Parts: sequence; structure tokens; C-alpha cells
Amino acid sequence: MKVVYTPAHLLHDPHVEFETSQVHSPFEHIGRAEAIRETLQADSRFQFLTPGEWGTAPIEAVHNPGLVTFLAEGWALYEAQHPGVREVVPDVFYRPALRDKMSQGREPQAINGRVGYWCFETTTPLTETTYQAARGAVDTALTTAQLVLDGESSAYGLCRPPGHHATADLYGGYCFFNNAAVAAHHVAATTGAKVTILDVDYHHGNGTQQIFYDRDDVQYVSLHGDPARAYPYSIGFADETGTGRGLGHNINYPLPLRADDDLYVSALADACERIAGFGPSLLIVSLGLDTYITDPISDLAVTTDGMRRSGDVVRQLGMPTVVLQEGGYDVSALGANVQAWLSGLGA
Ligand code: SP5
Ligand code: ZN
Repeated sequence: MKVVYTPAHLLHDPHVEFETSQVHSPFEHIGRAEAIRETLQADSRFQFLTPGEWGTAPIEAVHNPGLVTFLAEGWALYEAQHPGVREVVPDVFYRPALRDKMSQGREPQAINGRVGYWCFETTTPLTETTYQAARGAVDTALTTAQLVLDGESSAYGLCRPPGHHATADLYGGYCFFNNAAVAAHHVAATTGAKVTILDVDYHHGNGTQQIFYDRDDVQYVSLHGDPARAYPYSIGFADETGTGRGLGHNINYPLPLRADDDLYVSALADACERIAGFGPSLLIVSLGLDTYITDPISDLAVTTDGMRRSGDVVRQLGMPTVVLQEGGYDVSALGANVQAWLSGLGA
């Protein structure tokens, strides 16, 4: 199986994360992608390629161009006003309710205001070269999709930073650009084909759901920790089924605490029936391994064999499949879990 990887991800190297009212070392760090790379490079079934450069047009087909501009220039403008700052994190958030009864607000002019206008939470620091890393992750996703359009039955993009929490207008949840959404929209818009995004990350992909919520050409199917207890808390419930033309094309499977391999694989088999019913030409998997039993920020109980079984269930759909890396924070097991999932898929 072909693997798309770029060392550009090393340019996103935050040293702190502000989470659960504490400052600690980031869960999302460069060692994650390097662990996956090392495991797959030691396995002769995987052949590594570097991505091409796709520019900003496919990103701006999904995201607000203002978000792209902010991520490109925001760190330097912030550092110029606050010399010595390494990780830029918002200290005030733009909340529409602030302007309740008034006209909708515009992007603030002051840099501290701009950060909180484009970012929705505190765990996603913007550093000096984060933008280049985020662009590399999108290039990785688009190149991986192109390999499958060109005839590979499946391919894996080692995207970092991840993408599925980024909405059309907002970054957060360790995500800057929504890699899977950019790839899905690019394929749907350029080929006219129907696309499904199957999201198996522990966290609900609120950004991907938001981007495609009113569309009937891209189906979104997600298995995740129930937002009643799990990040992102306010989205990902089973009754969120799409709107307008998108009605029925958004499918959520909120899962209970400590869901094990059998429960997980049976929910995934149900999800795959819904995917077969939609009949896409291409499947994009948002692959998070944070469903793993010892993941430090999650609470499901899927084992490495459960990862293999999951890939096998998806293989049985028999669809051209683009697998893109999202989360997964038990770094000691991350490479083996990606390898197991891709082996189940038929690597
Ligand atoms: C791509 C992805 O997996 N993003 C996940 C972002 C989650 N960020 C907040 C996690 C909050 C976890 N709180 C529980 C801490 C247990 N020590
Ligand atoms: Zn996750």
C-alpha cells in the first residue's frame, strides 16, 4: 500500500497545551507521526511517497479564505505585538451571543481579537511555522486521494496536524484545516462522484459534519464517544441527521464508555451497511486510533485486534478507499494500531 508522508509536519511543534484548566505537554505532538512512519517504514508492504503541492484553491473551496489568511499571517502579527511568545492561544473568544439583538459581528482588527474569532478552544496552539505544517497535511490528503482516483484500491495519508474538528470558519481540537473534507470536496467537485467520509476517530468530527451537513453528494458517518461525556461535547448526537438536501446523509453512532471490540465492530458493520446504501464511488476514512484501550484522553476499549477487524469490515465494502490520519495519543501503540488497521484493509 502507498503511504503519503511529508516531514513538513515537524514544523508544527507546540510545547504546551492548555486543557482541563491546566498547562501540560501536548497530547498531539511530532512523535505521533514519527512513530507511525517508523513502524510502516519497517514493513515492506508499505511504499512511501511525498505529496505534491496543491496550493490554497482546494482549501478555500471548503474553508473561509479569511481563516487561511489568518493562519498564514496570525502568528507573526501576534509575536510582533507580544515579543517572545512561542505558542499563540486565544484569551478571548468571539461568541455570537455577545452581540445578541445586534447585527452580526465582523472579524476584529486587533490581533488578540482575531485569534479568538477564528479559533474555538484553547488546546490548539498556533506556532511560527504551524501554517506550513497544516498546508503539508492538506497536500498529503489530496495526493492520497489522487492515488486512489488513479487506480490504487487504497492508500494511506499520514496527515499531521489532524483535521476533522476544523469547520469551514474555525480551527481547534488540534486541527487547522480539515484534510478529509478538503479531499472529499475536491473529489466530489472535480469528478461529480458521490463520496463518503467514515470517521472512526474517538472524537466526533464536528468540523466534517458541519461542512457537509446540507449536502447530498458527501455522506458523513461517524463512530465516537458519546458527546454527553466526550469532546467536543456539543455536537455528534444521534439525532443530527443533516438538513435540506443533506437530510439523512449525516449519521452518528455515539458509543458508551469502555465499548469493546465486539461492540465497536458491530456498530461499524451497521455503519458500513448505511455506506453501501448511499453507494459512493470513493470512501475516505478519518482514521483515529484514540479508540484504543489505553489512549490517555479517551475511554473506549478497542484493542489492536479490534483495529485489524475494523479495517477488515471496511475492506468488505469493496470500495476505493483513502485512509487519512486523525488522532490517537498512546504513542507506544500508535504505529502498531495503524499497521493493524491497514492490514485489515488489505495492505
Ligand atoms: C484529532 C483529535 O483527536 N482531536 C482531539 C481533541 C481533544 N482535545 C480535548 C481533549 C479533552 C480530554 N480531556 C480528558 C483528559 C483526561 N486526562
Ligand atoms: Zn480524536
